[in-house]
Amino acid sequence: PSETGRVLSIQSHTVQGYVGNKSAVFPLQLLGYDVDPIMSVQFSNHTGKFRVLLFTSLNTPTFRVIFVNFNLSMTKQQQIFTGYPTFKGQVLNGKQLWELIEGLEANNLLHYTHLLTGYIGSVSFLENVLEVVKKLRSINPNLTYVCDPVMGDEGKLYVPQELVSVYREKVVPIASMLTPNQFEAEQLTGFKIASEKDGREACRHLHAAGPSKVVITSISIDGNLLLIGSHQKQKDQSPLQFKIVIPKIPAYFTGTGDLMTALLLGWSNKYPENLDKAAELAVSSLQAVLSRTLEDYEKAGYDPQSSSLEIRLIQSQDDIRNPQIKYISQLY
Ligand code: ATP
Ligand code: PLP
Ligand code: PXL
Repeated sequence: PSETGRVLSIQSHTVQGYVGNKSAVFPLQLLGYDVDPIMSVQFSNHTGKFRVLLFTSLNTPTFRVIFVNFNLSMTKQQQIFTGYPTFKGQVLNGKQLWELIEGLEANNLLHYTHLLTGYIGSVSFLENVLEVVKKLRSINPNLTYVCDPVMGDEGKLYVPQELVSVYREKVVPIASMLTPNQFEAEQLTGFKIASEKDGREACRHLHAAGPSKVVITSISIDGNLLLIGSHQKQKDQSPLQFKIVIPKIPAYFTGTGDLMTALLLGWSNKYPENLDKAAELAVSSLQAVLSRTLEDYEKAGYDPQSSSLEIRLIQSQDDIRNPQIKYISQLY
């Protein structure tokens, strides 16, 4: 496979660390794509929080990140949340986004094969993204729109409530591929996902609303993460569905959802008829990145209070270019 393309990627930029475009652009470039990033925000660092267990052993409290091995002398434990204490920066508004599109159009530079969007913080910005999709499709009717409908996780919304109905009513119908997590798939379909069967049903609902490819990137079941993929090759046909079981690492990463969607775009375009194969490659790369991240942080004797966890993306470039498939799709 050698098919690539030119991707317009509208996502966050962080000066330091890897979320949004910082997590998506480099991997797509490694896979051979031209990537044109628009920075929806420019922040000093990411705003994510992660869980740490506080152990009290003997009389001295010691902090341990949860991936560090348990020590039997550690008795009491308590969860706290940590991350960067603060962030600073700027937010691009919908009008400013549109100015960039106008500049590109004026120079006849709006020829894209793919549009990729991730975290979007306001209705007005999302409405402008909808206009961007229309504009790009007026130039390339075959444009693939890959949408990660970032709204929240673990039962909590981290975008304004009004965004949910815009995603459901206006974005889903025009997306080519959708990569929600469990919570986001629930928000978009309106029903609870408590089993594999529910996940597959949610995918069918989403196909009926628009996208031919749907990947629910993680459903938490029995201590494992389950990825469910679904490809409806023709309207009114039942979709080809599969799952990948991913052992859950007891740590919280930021930017992995953004990396996952970028990898799914990259590989599904190279294997357009084999979403299962594309997902195997994407998951295998991502898990290699996460293993390296944990290893490196452990080696460095990581202090969760003074720093925040960032994925080891640059150090994992070989695993992105040439992933060894270790996670296999099971077809339903
Ligand atoms: P988004 O909010 O961007 O839609 P998401 O919430 O699904 O996406 P993540 O929870 O970061 O994003 O998961 C994306 C992928 O990252 C999963 O499919 C899984 O492969 C991997 N992943 C993330 N966290 C873990 C973990 N703790 N253990 C194992 N894999 C993980
Ligand atoms: N918290 C906030 C405030 C966010 O903006 C995001 C980003 O989208 C996240 C958490 C984590 O997102 P993800 O699940 O893609 O890692
Ligand atoms: O990974 C999603 C994301 C996107 N953009 C910004 C973030 C995060 C996660 O923390 O902080 C600015």
